[in-house]
Order: sequence, then structure tokens, then C-alpha cells
Amino acid sequence: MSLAGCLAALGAGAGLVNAATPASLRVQVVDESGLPVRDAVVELRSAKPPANPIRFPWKMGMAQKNRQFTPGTLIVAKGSTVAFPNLDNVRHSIYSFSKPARFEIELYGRDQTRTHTFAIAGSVKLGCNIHDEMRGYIRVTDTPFAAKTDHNGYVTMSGMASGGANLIVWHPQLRMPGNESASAIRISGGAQTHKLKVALR
Ligand SMILES: [Cu+2]
Repeated sequence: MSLAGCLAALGAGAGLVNAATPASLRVQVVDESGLPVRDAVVELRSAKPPANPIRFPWKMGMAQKNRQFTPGTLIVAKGSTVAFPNLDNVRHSIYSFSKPARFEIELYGRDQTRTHTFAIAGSVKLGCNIHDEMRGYIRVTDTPFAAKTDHNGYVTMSGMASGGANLIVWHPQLRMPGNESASAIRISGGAQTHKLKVALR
């Protein structure tokens, strides 16, 4: 994984370092002109693997609706089974040539659902054989600290352990190998804020 030269940490360590204060991390992802980047995946990885099975509060599902994958980007824990309900009147298929999950699901129609289990961490790009413009992205992650930026480019995470960690940003248009960039950060007790500048295609 390459270190992002374009990655700038702004303010670090607002507030007092106190063992009683749970660690929290707020990250804003912006593009080269400083505009917020939405639907970027931000992951925090520490050397210690997570103790418990990873559970995210959102549904492990991606619908096909109005000839689009919805949501267009979905974060799932490694090993998750994702449901792909077709809510359109037309039939859709699903294919992926991405290394962590090469698969194909044949055409299926309205109100039918297919599933796929994502066993390997990484990024998976989905398409439909009938509708070339349909794109969906599954980010399969092995850390519980993963979230998608909101329309202002922000994610907030809390409850991570103190110490060194890797902050990773992924976006389908990010101009880096694997469409992701990584930087080393240090988590301390209390609230931290980072601003990450990325170059998009
Ligand atoms: Cu389709």
C-alpha cells in the first residue's frame, strides 16, 4: 500500500488527552480544489485484529432500482452475504471481474433477490450485462472502523484503541493504485480531526 503524498493531516489532538475520554476520529475527505468528496470509504486499521465479529448498522443489501445499484457504494465486513433485490420492471444481471470476488449472477426479474458472499477483503466493482451504465461498488473490509463520507465529505468514528493506525481512503475515482491511499496516524484519547486531500479522476 502506498503512502499518499497528497494526504494532509490538519488539526490533530483537539482537547485533552485523558484515559476517561473515549477516542473519536472525524475525517473530512476533499478533492484537489477543496470540495467535499461524498461516498468515499474511510477505514481505520490498527495492528490488532478486531476481537468480535464486525457488524455494521446498515443493511447488507444493494438493490437494483431505476437501473442503478442502490446504494452505489456499500461497505460490508469480510465474510458477509449481500442481498441484491431487483426492484425494477426489467431484468438485471450482476457481474464482477474484480480480484476479491469474480462472479456472475444470471438475469433475474422484478421482486427477485440473489445473494453473494464476499470472503476476501478489497474492492469489488459490479456491473449489469444489459445496462452498461449500471455501476455498483462493494468495499469488503476487515476493520470495524469503516464508514462512507456524507455529502459534506465527513465520517466520524469512535471507540478505537490508542496507538498507531493506518487511515485508508477509497473512492472509485481516486487517482492512486487500487483507488486508495493510506497514511499513518496516531490515535490518542479524545477527539481528533483530520482533513484528507485526494486527487480524483
Ligand atoms: Cu441491468
